[in-house]
Amino acid sequence: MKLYFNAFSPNARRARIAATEFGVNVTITDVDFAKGENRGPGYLAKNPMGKVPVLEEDDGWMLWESPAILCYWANKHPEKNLLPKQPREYADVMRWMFWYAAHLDSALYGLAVEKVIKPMQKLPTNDARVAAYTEEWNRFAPILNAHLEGKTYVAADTFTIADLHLAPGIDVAPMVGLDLKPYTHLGAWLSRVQARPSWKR
Ligand SMILES: N[C@@H](CCC(=O)N[C@@H](CS)C(=O)NCC(=O)O)C(=O)O
Repeated sequence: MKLYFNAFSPNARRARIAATEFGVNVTITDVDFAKGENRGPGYLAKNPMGKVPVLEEDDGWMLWESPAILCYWANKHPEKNLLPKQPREYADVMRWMFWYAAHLDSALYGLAVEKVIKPMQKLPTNDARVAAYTEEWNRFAPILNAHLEGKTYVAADTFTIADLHLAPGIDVAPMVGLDLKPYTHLGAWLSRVQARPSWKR
């Protein structure tokens, strides 16, 4: 199976780290944004959004949206215990994955676009957008930090796909000028996830 990937993408890195956690053998296919490879008809047929990651199974079946890829592998590999079956624990994992997608992902992605990607493309940064995304971060990051006090992992008291979903996104925060130092519990959790062999690989 193939994973369409770009090393700059936290969403793609999430799927790649997850592949290691699940012991899934994926062939990494780099998608070069600078060459517009993600906007050509061949790639758009795989993912109409022109985004990475995309998982392509050997029979041609495609899956885009990195959290869906995590859920797919979790269901295919229940022996890895990365998605609890017990309804409340399962719901807790889903709660934090949806929460991140709704409240922090767009802020972090937006800041990366404004503060990293646009300057690379010699386009002007939109200061109003930076202020709005920063406000979102300032509102919601403290909630995750407080939640993590006294906890090892985000949900269900075990390492799950919720940790795999949140960590590669939050890892971007310092790169877009957000200081993690005040968020000590968040920082400690992130370091724990980053210490895993899958992350290092
Ligand atoms: N919600 C999607 C987001 C995917 C996404 O935004 N990927 C970005 C890289 S981080 C991308 O491919 N951007 C290329 C573009 O927008 O042209 C997921 O989790 O897979």
